[in-house]
Amino acid sequence: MIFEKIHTVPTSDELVGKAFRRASRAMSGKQITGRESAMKANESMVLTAGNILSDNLANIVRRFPSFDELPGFYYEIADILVGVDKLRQSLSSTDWASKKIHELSREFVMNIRKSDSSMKTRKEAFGRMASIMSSIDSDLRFLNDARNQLRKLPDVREEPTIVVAGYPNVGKSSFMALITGARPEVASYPFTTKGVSIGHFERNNDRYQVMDTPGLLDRPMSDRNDVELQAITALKHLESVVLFILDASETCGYVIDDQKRLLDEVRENFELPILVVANKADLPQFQEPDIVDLVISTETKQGVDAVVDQLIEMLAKEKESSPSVTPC
Ligand SMILES: Nc1nc2c(ncn2[C@@H]2O[C@H](COP(=O)(O)OP(=O)(O)OP(=O)(O)O)[C@@H](O)[C@H]2O)c(=O)[nH]1
Ligand SMILES: [Mg+2]
Repeated sequence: MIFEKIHTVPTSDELVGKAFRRASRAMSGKQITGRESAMKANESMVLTAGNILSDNLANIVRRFPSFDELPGFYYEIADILVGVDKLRQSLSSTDWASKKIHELSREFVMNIRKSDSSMKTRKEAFGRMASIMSSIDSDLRFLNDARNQLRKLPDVREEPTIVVAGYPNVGKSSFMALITGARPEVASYPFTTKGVSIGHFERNNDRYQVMDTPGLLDRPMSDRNDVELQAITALKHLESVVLFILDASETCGYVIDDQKRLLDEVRENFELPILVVANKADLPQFQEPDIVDLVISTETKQGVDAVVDQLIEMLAKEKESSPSVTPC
């Protein structure tokens, strides 16, 4: 996953402590006799501390993905979660500090050579480095916080995607299990406590992704706050179609009229093609509603292959009409 390689971001104090400790350790055991060797020792301390700080800061920036190249889905989710502008600002402050400290350590090495007291000049250099570090303290904390949130995002690939929707208990998980075989990966999705399940399957050597987003597409949209709505619309960046499952036996506990209302809302909020299927055809209570495209039973597998064929055809059409799906 794109955010997984971001390491923990240390605080300013931690980095300063590490850099200064290493700098002193490099000197311990070395005999300092006279002005020349004191100068060399202090020079080397400044260079060591400067390099450690500037390299560590540069690495922090390097390990964050470039937001301009981020797939649209992740860009939008990152924006809702932590704010891409704020991320950019903090990364650019960190980058600035890395360069500034590098410059400063070179300048101070020159100063040490000219100075009466190389120790005093070295201490001054350490003071300047520490103050640059403390000026980016809040940026580093913010980046670490962002990192912790972003790395928990589910692994959503840029594969043609089927988003499964419908009220609870209509058979979404059963359908997913049938077409993706193995149990799907369940990952947390920050906008819903129930997480998201993601499965994959192959047809004619093409890979497809199936997503069930419990808690997002299984209850009326009017119950949603803005963040949840955005989390839903972020899905539009994927090349995707929606499979809306109705339980036409009403054994799920929701009457068909309520289920239809949710379907209308999903239609209004998504600009994606929707395939409507009526599930649980094996049950005697089943009554086919007038608005369905296909009838299935995940219990007897009736109609399931036809649904998959239809979805794949819809995805192929999607691809034709929007060849590039990533721009945000
Ligand atoms: N008879 C019958 N039962 C079904 C069928 N499909 C699903 N069920 C049953 O309906 C119940 C709910 O199925 P799930 O697949 O868990 O439904 P879901 O939509 O994932 O439910 P949530 O995860 O709660 O949103 C289970 O007890 C299934 O065994 C079907 O075609 N026929
Ligand atoms: Mg389920």
